[in-house]
Amino acid sequence: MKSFFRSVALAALLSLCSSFAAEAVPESHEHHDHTTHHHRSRPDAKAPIGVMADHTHHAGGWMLSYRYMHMSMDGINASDMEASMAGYSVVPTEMTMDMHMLGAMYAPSDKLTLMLMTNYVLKDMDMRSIGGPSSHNHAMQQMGMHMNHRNQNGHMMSHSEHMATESGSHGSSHGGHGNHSHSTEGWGDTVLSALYSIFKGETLNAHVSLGIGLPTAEVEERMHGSYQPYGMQLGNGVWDLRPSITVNGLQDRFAWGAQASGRISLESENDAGFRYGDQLAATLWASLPIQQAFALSARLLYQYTGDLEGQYDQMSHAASTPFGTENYGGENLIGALGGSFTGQEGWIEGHRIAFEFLYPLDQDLNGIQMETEYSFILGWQKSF
Ligand SMILES: [Cu+2]
Repeated sequence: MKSFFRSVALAALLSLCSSFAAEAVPESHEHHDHTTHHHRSRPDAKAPIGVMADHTHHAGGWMLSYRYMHMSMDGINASDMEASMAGYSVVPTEMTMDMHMLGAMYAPSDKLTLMLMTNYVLKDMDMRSIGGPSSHNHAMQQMGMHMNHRNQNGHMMSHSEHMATESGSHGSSHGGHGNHSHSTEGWGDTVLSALYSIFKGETLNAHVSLGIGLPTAEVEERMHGSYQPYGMQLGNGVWDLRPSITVNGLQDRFAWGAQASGRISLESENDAGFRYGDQLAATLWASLPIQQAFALSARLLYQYTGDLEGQYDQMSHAASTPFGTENYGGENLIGALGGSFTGQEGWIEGHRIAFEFLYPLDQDLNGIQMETEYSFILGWQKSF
């Protein structure tokens, strides 16, 4: 029911946008001018900032970009009872992921644009004991492995203090014992792509892209000698292929676009013994210039992630859900609203500042997982 209302709200937003599009918007002459990027000045010419590999450049064109993404997850898709019945005694309560994405594009010809993207990622996850059938042993194990953890109050506790707390309240509720946090940070996987224009017209263009993912991310992040949960690793850590096809439409009063993309692993496991599931995504957007330099956008995104394959090659804490390989993958339907400012002249010419706020409309996740609360992306791009 909740997701039904979300869908209705998004449909209303999209139709609002399209009706705005029918209203008078300053006639854009910019895209007939003499610049090499003849669509550059239209504030709606580029896709919402959350879409990657959305455009190509003209021969000799360069672009640098920086995006900051924040994702917040809150709660899980199961009750404590369900998690306990599934054999778990610790569940995540909150997780945040922050990502700094750096990108560069260069077009050796009108047909071909090359793109390099890399990212630096920071992840934080809080866990809570739910007191399952064997929670005592697991909680003890968890404490033993996780010395110097923050306790509920955020204070650092030494191993011996943990043990004292544990034995001091032995026999009472295990509520607080498993509470602890995980955090990781570092460089993620790197993607090198070639974008090839297959059609370039006044109002419509299309391109395909093929990226190669390089396993530059650390996938053996540990805490006190033991692997972090799968979801806390910094990337996939395998060579993969990232194909996509994008269509961009530029009408007099608005722009639209659609993209289908995938991530297909070329290896069955990374250095730690697993890999995340392959991904397929489809997205559709409309973008509306509301004045010379500013545009608003609405977007729908569907993402499918397959099952996590393999498993850690060393013992890990199976007592908490993020260590269960069955608790990864699933489907997401996301709605997004964004804004984009494109500098028209003077020193800001060629600069674009954009944001996008993404809200989950429906989540169908495998096993027991955290649900996404929201995410947002802030970005800067500069074309030369
Ligand atoms: Cu670009």
